[in-house]
Amino acid sequence: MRIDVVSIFPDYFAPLHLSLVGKAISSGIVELGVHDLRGWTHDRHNTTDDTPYGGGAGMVMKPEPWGEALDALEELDLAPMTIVVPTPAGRPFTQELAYELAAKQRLVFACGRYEGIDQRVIDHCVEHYEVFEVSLGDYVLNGGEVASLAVIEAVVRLLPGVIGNPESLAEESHSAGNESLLEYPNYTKPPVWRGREVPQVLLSGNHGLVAKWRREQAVERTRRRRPDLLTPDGRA
Ligand code: 6GU
Repeated sequence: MRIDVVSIFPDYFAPLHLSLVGKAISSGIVELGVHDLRGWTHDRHNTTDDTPYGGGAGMVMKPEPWGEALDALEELDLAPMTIVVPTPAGRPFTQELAYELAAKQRLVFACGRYEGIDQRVIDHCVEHYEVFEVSLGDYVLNGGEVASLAVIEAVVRLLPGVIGNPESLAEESHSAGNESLLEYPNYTKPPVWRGREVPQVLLSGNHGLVAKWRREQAVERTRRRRPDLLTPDGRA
């Protein structure tokens, strides 16, 4: 998969070279291009924002640098571009959407700052590319950079060859085969730590009992923390 990121803070993306995503890059599963939007400005101050028409607080990102950036990325002529625009006004980013994005050949993350990007850039993108405006949740970040990092990590770990044991993908919270339950609690050695014992059933060697206990734990945890994931009668 090819991933391009456009931002006025390209340094935000240095951590992508760490850990699992870093390995996906060094092994060639992911090809990453990080681009400074200011490279597509032409004035002395490399201006990327301006005051909003109609008034109001904050600044809006100007359309011209974005237009040139997208044109330049398209001219790399790699694969059809799927544009991801992180914004608190977007559709909720979910595991299902992560799987959908993981099937694309080329993702381009357009990171807005301030009050966002001039709407005409989005309209232009919708006309020329596939576009996903996504939100991480109901809170406000200062820009799309941290949100892009989250989306990239969620997507890249789904690519074939990135995770050693693909079975672990199917078991985790929010994965489709999991009836949308939160994951059960996990334990490892030692069997007693600071006086706290590992639940006896996990030491029993009875796989049926273990599976039953884990499901009960997952349902109870989901009922307490995320009742919205359960059907109205509270059943999984
Ligand atoms: Cl995707 N962007 C910004 N700026 N804030 C957010 C967000 C995205 N998701 C939640 N808050």
